[in-house]
Amino acid sequence: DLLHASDRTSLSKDSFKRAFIDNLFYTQGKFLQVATHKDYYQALAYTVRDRLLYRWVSTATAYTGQVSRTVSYLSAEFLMGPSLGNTLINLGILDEVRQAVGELGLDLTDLLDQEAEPGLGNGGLGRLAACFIDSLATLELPALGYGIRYEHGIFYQTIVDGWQVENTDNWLRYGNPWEIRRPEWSVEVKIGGFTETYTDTEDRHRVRWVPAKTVVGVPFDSPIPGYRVNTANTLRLWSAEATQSFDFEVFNRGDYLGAVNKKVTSENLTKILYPNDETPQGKELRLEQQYFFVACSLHDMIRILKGQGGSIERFHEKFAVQLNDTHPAIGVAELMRILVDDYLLPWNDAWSITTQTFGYTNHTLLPEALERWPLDLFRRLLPRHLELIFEINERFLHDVRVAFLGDEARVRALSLIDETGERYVRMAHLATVGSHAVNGVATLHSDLLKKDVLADFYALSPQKFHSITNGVTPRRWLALANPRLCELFRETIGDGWAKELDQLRRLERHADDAAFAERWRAIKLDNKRQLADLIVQRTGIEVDPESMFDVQVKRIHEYKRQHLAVLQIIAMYHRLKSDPNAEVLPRTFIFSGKAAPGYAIAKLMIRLITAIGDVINYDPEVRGRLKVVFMPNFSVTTGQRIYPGADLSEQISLAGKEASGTGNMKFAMNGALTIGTMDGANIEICEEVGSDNFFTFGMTAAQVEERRRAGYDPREVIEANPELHAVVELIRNGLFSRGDTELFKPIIDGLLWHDTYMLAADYASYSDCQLEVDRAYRDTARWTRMSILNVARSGKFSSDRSIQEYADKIWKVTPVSVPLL
Ligand code: 26W
Repeated sequence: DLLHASDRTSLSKDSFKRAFIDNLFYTQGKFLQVATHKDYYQALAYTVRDRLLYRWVSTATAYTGQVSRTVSYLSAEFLMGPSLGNTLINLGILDEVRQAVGELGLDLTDLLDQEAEPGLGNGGLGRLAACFIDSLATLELPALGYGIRYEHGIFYQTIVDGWQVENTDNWLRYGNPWEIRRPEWSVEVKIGGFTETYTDTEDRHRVRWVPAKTVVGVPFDSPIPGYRVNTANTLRLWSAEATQSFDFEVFNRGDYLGAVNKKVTSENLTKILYPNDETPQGKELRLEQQYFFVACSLHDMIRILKGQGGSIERFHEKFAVQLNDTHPAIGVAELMRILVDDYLLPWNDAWSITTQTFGYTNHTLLPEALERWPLDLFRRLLPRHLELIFEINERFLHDVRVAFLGDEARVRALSLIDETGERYVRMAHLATVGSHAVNGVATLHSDLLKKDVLADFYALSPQKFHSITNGVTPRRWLALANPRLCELFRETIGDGWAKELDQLRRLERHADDAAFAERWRAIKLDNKRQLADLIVQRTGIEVDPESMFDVQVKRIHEYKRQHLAVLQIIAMYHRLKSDPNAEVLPRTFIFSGKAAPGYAIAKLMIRLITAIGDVINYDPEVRGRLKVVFMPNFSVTTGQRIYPGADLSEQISLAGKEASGTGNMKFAMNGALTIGTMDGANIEICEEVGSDNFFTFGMTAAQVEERRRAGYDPREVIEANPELHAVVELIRNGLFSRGDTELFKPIIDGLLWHDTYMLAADYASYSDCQLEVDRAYRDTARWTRMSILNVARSGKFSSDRSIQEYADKIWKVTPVSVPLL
């Protein structure tokens, strides 16, 4: 009763204003006249958090004593983005709060901008995890997100002289009002050492792990509110701390620095997120990070299970654990270790529990992205786990030999240990063998998994394989990012769409309504004006909101082919220079994305983009008709401002390389049209919106394979295409490098001699397709209609649909509704 009508829970405006001032005084120690924007933000965040905590506690109460299965989503990355705006949307109080702070003379948008972005992820995989926990809460499914509380998230990118410069991210500098430290649930994690055998009281031979060191994992919890439901689930991130502040033995010898050293080393474990996407670095600290958070999480689940009076034999009945790629795959060995060594369960019982517990999602087909750990590194860190993996492998390979009589090639291909050269543990194999379900993230990707990367596993156990196409949360990517468009939705179809995205279909009947189309265009133009303001602010480049905004934002990678777009831009520029009076449709090319710090070619691709901007943007003959912009530091926050202002979405990876893509979905639901290859989820977007409303080009995955088999020579293609040849020559001769013919040589040589991602082969088709885009854009009515239909038919790409499929096919979990206390 004390909770009710309190200034900490009430959603009324007056109560909210009182609470805000109260927090400004008593959490920030400031009064209105001297408070900074950061103070206001913090006071607001705490005010909103109180309202959220009420739901959180109610949810925790409802889940306690609840027998239903809980989802544990294990992910090394959660790219959450700022919490405040999203929380206001999900609690349904955005407008009231805007008013309340307005009455205090503050602008909500300014305050939202104060929040540091928790960039605890690299890109697609981490952002998917964030969308998924939003959907889990919205669907009222009992779930925990488990991950790592990196002190420094993905680096902050600046552009200096056209080059990427990495700056350390310090998102915790001003504190994080959304997390609560829970030292009482800390976990001790053992690492290193050796194993020895012993004889137990019943005279059985057993193995004991004698670890070398202990690190403490401290959980930090954040509430994850569902959209307009009482459910608020938990994101639990682990931070490494030393067991003792310092080593007294060393200290007493007078070596103060030496004594503190151990503490520093332990705490280094969760200091930094590895900024590589797609190429694992085989770094010891990374394996340690993975084991650390997985060990903490499994231990935590067992604590919860026991707290509910459950026995360890029922672990899989209480928890469905999903492995977000192979980063947490060590969990298979860790759970076996717990069951066999700590609980003394017979091997087969332990294995049955383990495989019924885990599900594994694969996110990439690139061979260089498949995680493998050198055996000696593995043994040094996790000697007992390596023994268990050998045992799992032996039993598994026996089954393989029985299934494929005498096929030793299969045995080598399926083995958890790669023995082709230096010996490695293959984490994807461990995850696949240790799980009851394996899934790809789009239809094509899942098919290719079954056909290539995991073909032998598919032959062995086809029933394990599933396909679940990715999705994104419409709360952040529509309701929060594109308020103007959502206002039009509300007037036209109500606001059921935010929970049931398929309702956007009801917009279809307005696709030919001229007045509706006019409003649609006005909204897009408004969004483009805002984006143009941001661009000039961040880059100094003035762009025309009336020009077509042609956007490619994603990690910089050769397989994503940002340089294919560059070749085409140069061709347009060349065309315009050859005939200054040519009818050129004005376009603004907007690129944004980070390159892995050690990925030289990707960084050079950024340099090439900024270099062509430096020439094209300032060439008077162009008369502003073409602009090339590189927006620094692509992030969740900048994404929220870019997608709503895009006309054209570039999704131009080589077919068969992009597992799914999720940016493609965010663009489509914000009314951008896609120019894309038949890759990843592009195929399904095209299917949904209709091929008349989608610009496809390039080889299919099958054609790519065939072309390679037939022997591919990029030089032949380039020489046969005068346009492409001219473009390559312009770069090669130094037009974009002030005569320096060395600067871009690595890109040009790559193109001429290898062209691994077959830009040349797809170039002509891409270039033609861009002309088709021009034609469509000139016909304003046609373009607007296509845009409306893209949005109306994007319902499939809600992460609610993805999560419902996981719940039904893999997790077997059902909703639990939460009564407020
Ligand atoms: C350390 C090495 C490493 C790091 C990250 C290897 C692989 C990864 C991720 C699997 C890379 C990633 O983010 N993959 C992307 O996952 C998205 C979500 O499923 C997909 O939409 C993207 O197509 C895929 O590239």
